Amino acid sequence: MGFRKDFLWGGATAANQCEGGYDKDGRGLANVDVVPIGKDRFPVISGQKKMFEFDDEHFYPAKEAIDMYTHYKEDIALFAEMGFKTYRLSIAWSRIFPKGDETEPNEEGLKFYEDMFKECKKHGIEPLVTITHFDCPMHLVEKYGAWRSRELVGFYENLCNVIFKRYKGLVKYWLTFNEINMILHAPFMGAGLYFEEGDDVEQIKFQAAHHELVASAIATKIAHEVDPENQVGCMLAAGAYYPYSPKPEDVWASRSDDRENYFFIDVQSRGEYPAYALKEMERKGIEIKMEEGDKELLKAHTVDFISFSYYSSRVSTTDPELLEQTEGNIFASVKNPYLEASEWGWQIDPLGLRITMNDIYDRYQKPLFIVENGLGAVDTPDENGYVEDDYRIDYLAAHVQAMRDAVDEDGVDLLGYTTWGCIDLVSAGTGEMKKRYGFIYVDRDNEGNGTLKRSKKKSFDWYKKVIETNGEDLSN
Ligand code: P53
Repeated sequence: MGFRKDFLWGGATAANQCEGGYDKDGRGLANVDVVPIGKDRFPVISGQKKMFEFDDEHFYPAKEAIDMYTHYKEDIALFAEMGFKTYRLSIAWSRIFPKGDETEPNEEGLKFYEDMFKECKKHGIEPLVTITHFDCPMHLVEKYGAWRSRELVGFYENLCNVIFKRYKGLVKYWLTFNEINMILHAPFMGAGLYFEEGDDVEQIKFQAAHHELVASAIATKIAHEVDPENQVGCMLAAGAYYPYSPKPEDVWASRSDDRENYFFIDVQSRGEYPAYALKEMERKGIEIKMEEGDKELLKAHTVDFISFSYYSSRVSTTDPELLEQTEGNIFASVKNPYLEASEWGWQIDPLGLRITMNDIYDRYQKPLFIVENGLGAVDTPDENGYVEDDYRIDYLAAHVQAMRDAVDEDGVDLLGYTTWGCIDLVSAGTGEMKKRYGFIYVDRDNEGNGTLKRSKKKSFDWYKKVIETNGEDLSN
């Protein structure tokens, strides 16, 4: 048994976390560029603090990132050496439409991704493309309030029309919005939403979510029209919620927390707003303004597969004392006393991946694609840049094993697996370089010092062997 023969092994990155070149070849400024590292990061990514321009007091890690913009050939060659079958990357919207609302695209931006996809193909690597990985042109943020405006649907539609036509035959796998549920947790980073005093935050978030959901359905429609070979997926920041105790109230809390995230996928995969969400919105006084035809669009153009990121399971409780100790991370969760945690407090739970896969597969009955998983850790390289990252190998081996159990023992249909940050890149949550996920070490620190030199870690050869044996040999 084991994984399917055509299983898509690979790695994943996002434009803003690795490309750099933020102002090269006509690229416009995006929300993800103006997010600094440091204590202002959380207020900015959550839409509470307005920092729409660069200033001298802050460091902005996305401006140069790991400069994949100029190193991409070298980087893709390294991915190929590991035997990648697929490489998940994202398009920076503002390279193609620098302001977002133009009618004509920027040829240099289009050409850049065309070259990148061709480079992948040259090595037999299938690109898996995220259309938006948290990014939104700043012009759309400032002029329209980003996704709070219905007009964004049209601009996104233009982007989709252009890229599906241009990359026909080069790209077949598409994801519409990275971690679409991030709009609730980090609305500026996730969707360019910034809140003024007196704004009805919940109303704005859910209206913006509706716009993204409609845009996602339109993208799916166009993708299928342009090329019936195209496969379109939704993308969820997943991780099952466990009840802290068997107390029915805790169980109910975990259900509600799960639903808050599944809501998006329920719409994208089943094609309609679920009853529980309609009731919840009614209770909260949220009224979604729909245009004529929205419901039909959502129903007619559901996704082909379900993709998700998985780092950890989560825990729900109604106990006020436990709630008080809950860390204000992007995804708030109570500590699970049965699990170890990473240096950043992310709890490690391989079985949780199998549980999450089963939950999602039971719910949607469509093929799954794990497009992010991995361990963010501090690496200490020797003088040659070599890192003995056994901790990363252990984490990944345990998760691949859990994934294999879901396939072999439970019959889950899994298309592929791309580990997050296959080459070290900037952390989305913290802006650090120090939080590394890669098989490939990049010489750069939190302050932007370093040669940008790439070197292989121990996990590089390990992953190569895993791919070679189609996930049979996970030994270190
Ligand atoms: P970093 C939080 C929780 C779950 C997923 O995250 C998240 C985040 C954001 O921090 O985002 C995804 O870099 C996201 C990637 C991100 C990755 O997880 O904070 O799709 O862009 O880098 C890991 O360690």
